[in-house]
Amino acid sequence: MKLTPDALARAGTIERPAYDRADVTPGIVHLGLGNFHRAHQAVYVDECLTATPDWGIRGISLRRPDMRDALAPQSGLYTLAVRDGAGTAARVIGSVLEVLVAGEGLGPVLAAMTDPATRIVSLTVTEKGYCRDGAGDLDQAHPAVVADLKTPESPGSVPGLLVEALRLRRAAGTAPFTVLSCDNLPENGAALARVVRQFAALRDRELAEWIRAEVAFPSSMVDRIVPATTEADRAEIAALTGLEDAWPVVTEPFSQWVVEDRFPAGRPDLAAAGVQFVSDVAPYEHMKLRMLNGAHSTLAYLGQLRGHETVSDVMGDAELAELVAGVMTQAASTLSLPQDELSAYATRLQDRFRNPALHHKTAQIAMDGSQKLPQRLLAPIAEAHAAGRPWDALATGVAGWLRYLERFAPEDPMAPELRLAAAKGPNAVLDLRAVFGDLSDASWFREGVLARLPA
Ligand code: CS2
Repeated sequence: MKLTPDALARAGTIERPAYDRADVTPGIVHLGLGNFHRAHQAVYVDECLTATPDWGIRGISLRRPDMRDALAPQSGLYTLAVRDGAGTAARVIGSVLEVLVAGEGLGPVLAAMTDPATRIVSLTVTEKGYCRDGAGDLDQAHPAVVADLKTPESPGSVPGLLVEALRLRRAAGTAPFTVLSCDNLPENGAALARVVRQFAALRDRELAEWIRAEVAFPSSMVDRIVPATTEADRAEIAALTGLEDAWPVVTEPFSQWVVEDRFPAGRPDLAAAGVQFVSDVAPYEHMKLRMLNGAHSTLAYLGQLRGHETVSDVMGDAELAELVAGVMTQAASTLSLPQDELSAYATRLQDRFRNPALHHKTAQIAMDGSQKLPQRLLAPIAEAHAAGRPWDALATGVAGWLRYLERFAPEDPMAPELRLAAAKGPNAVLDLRAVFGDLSDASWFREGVLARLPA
């Protein structure tokens, strides 16, 4: 039987929304409705809907229609399968009310974003969605930005879309929404505010001023490991629940969301669902990006080179498991949180990476290296070096990427440049200032990385 509201009502014991979905109205628009959002923010929101049903989610897929096509026949319902060595626990999530596809027409998307009921626009659009240059400014040469500046009322880029929605709200006298970044970038709220304000200033100075004065961009640290869904997952979950879900999502038991509490237009009571509200998210973002994601990228490249398909396979390779621990220790040495807290965090991370049931593919993490390495490995290398602390494990991750680029065709927005450079050799890749910034000129860095190139 296919997963639908009727089928769920007749199904056995599967855990499901505790609220009546008929009472739920939209309050959040989410840009980039992928698996990560569905296993993370949408689950926290699901837990708030009993107390406050006016925070349902309208999801936007920027380009591809496949998520909408999967979820529309299910009225937005989907199965969350939480897996570890002990087994799989399935639960049906009801917080996503509908999915719109921006690439098929902006009318409904802008209508949702300008609806006064929409008080939060959250995002998981990945690093490349921010259209930043190497210095963190709006990349004015980015093709999507160039196109949006020509036709700003039909935007295709994320900054362009946010600015157009905010412009329309201002013109209609509607208060702005809060913009909540949930991507893996340090100070992600400030990073997004910067490109949005810069884009707005290129359109209209007054609009840019209004955005600066009125729109909040809280930062948030998001953490949950969410592999891509496979056919085997679909079959296992259908067997477990008795309901065929076109696109279930598989994840680990662990979940963390640390959010800066700046929501002038209001927010659901996410603290009751386990979200940590703090005044400064930066220390948590740095911890997570450098220790978890830095180790992830390292193990992805070295793992790919050794033919390890999944993260848990890499953790079964003693030499690489030791390298992963070393990356965490060296990353921790650059962080401001108490070292005992950080070493407990590292132990827990290594347990998560060993989860045998998750099948998290190294190839998935290896994507978009040019967008990920700066905050995950390069920033901690620069800081560790400046402080006279060891950074060789971190450099091994960078060296792994260089070797990976020689042997694999990368999925990366910079793929053409990377392929050209890699064909000339690792030094040519290290010359790419868009990735390495000033480190391109640092001989200590170049020598340190080249000395660690894997065979
Ligand atoms: C991973 C992340 O694919 C990647 O780059 O490092 O998606 C990672 O699984 C999440 O950030 C965990 O919270």
